[in-house]
Amino acid sequence: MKIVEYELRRIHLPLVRPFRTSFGSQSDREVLIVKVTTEDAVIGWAECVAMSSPLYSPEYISGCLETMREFLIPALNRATDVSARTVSELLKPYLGAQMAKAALETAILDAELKIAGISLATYLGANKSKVPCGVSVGIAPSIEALVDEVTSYVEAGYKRIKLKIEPGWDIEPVRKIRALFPDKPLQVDANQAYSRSDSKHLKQLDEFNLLLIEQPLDEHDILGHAQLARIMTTPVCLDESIISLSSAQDALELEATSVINIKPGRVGGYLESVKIHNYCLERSIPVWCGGMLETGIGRAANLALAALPGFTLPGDTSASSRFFKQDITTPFEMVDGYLDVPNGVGIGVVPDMEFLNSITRSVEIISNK
Ligand code: OSB
Ligand code: MG
Repeated sequence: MKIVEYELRRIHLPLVRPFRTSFGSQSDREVLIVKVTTEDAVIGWAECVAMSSPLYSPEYISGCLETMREFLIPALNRATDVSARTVSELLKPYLGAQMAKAALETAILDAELKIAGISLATYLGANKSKVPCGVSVGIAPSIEALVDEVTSYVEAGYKRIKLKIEPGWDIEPVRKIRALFPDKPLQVDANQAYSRSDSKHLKQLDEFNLLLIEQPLDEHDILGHAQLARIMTTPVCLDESIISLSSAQDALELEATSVINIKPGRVGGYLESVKIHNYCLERSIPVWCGGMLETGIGRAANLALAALPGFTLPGDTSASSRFFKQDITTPFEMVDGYLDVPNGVGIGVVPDMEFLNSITRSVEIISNK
């Protein structure tokens, strides 16, 4: 396949409510949308999940734009034939940049699957037509505000609640939510906010019957996570530390994690995600699909992945309305706590161009003619 044009579009969407984590607070979401056009004028779409600043991951939107423009797209343009299966190999000389690489691979895959006439879910190996939804709840201004927010999600039907925690916002909010919802699947996410010396403190979370604690320590501190996992009964789940199949294999072997959050952007794409899924499925390691406040473009593709058999825990695959008043695609609406897996060709959704254009901040076209 030949790609004749890459379009890199920066958009800006307000969030329905501020989202605060241990690394910062945001009230809007800037997103980099990638569009590819093939020689036969077939279009592929993808979303790059990097955020505006390098707070969650070293990648950020302006950096991704630069990396794509200066290195990744020229490397793809030098190849005579490009297919999604060859993208990661072609881009391998350029280190890191998983989120940028994932977006390019996914846009190419979307176009390819449209030509082949199959859905991403079918292509990846999905065995479900709908997936249970979890929701990630930010650090709130007060326990009362947290109770109100969590109650609204429980009433909306979310099957699993994830509370963001940080030092000073952990044991008490979790105790309160657990007391109010004694049977609700509940987990916490620290986004690296603790250090090894906090292990006794974190162990207090064991009394709340949590599904897991996500990324309590620094992304590079695999040994620290292994030590913490030995003293806590709550399963440790790595997010930021897992950037590839091999990093997942290492962390599992070292017993630094016993559950894996698979975020396609963080690991370099959906094809690498399937490899991690397959490896974990063979070993009965549960996995779940993470989220990055995606628009409908990224959300659609995440739902396809979350429909694979090894995704046995609800993911951060929430309805569009969790983050946005208006989505750039037909919104994903939750029914009885589930979202339908798109079954159209490719990722199964396309943006509403009028709305997309209205929220576009910049567009860059890189052609290959
Ligand atoms: O750590 O899972 C995370 C959002 C941005 C960056 C990191 C994370 C998150 C979330 C939100 O928790 C997940 C979602 O999109 O619902
Ligand atoms: Mg996380």
